Amino acid sequence: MKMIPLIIILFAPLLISGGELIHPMDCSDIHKEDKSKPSGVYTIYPVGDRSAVQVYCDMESVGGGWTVFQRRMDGSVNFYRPWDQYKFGFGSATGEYWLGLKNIHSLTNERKSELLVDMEDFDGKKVFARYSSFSVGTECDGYKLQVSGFINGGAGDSLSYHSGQKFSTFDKDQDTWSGNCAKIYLGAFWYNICHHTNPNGVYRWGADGTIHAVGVEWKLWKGHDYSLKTISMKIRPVQ
Ligand SMILES: [Ca+2]
Repeated sequence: MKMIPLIIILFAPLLISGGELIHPMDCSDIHKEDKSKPSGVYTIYPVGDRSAVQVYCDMESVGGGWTVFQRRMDGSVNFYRPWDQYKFGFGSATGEYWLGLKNIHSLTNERKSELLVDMEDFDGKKVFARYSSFSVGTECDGYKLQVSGFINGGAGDSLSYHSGQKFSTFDKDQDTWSGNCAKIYLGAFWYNICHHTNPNGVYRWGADGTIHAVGVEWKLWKGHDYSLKTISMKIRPVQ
């Protein structure tokens, strides 16, 4: 009889109530449970039972089950923010947001993950870049990015240049350059010297070279002076 409480504790994260998974860690858990669920906003628990956070789940792209950790679409949210905001996350899951380095680290540390970056220009053209391996290290290690296994969906590879870099914000310079990339390019990212993509840069409407390379850019597709209409970065455990 004494076995019963132990069993409940062991399987607590998997308990089903009324057909709903109680504490899905990410969107892939929700997708696995019910493949008919549409893309939209769901609650996940990336760092245990008390870490409830809302995210946008992409249930359609290449098999579905993607957890979006970064999304730009209309310029409604200011992304020029300090370290703490990038650590814990900001914005709204219904629109533009950043999930937080703490959450992204937990998700990619717990499960071997792949990355999909979807983007669109102001003419309605859509491309993507996919990476078979993606992880973010601990805070002690500066939330270092490891990304590899590029698969081209028309966007070109703008991210491998950033692999091995720590995350930088304007108030925490961990880039490879002697200056401060976040301050110069008005964003926050795994800057090197400095970037081939600036997804957390300033939202602008297409081609704009007035201030060099500060927009929401993916250099290998549209160059340094074209700010994208939409970009979203999403992860999924490797099957
Ligand atoms: Ca620097």
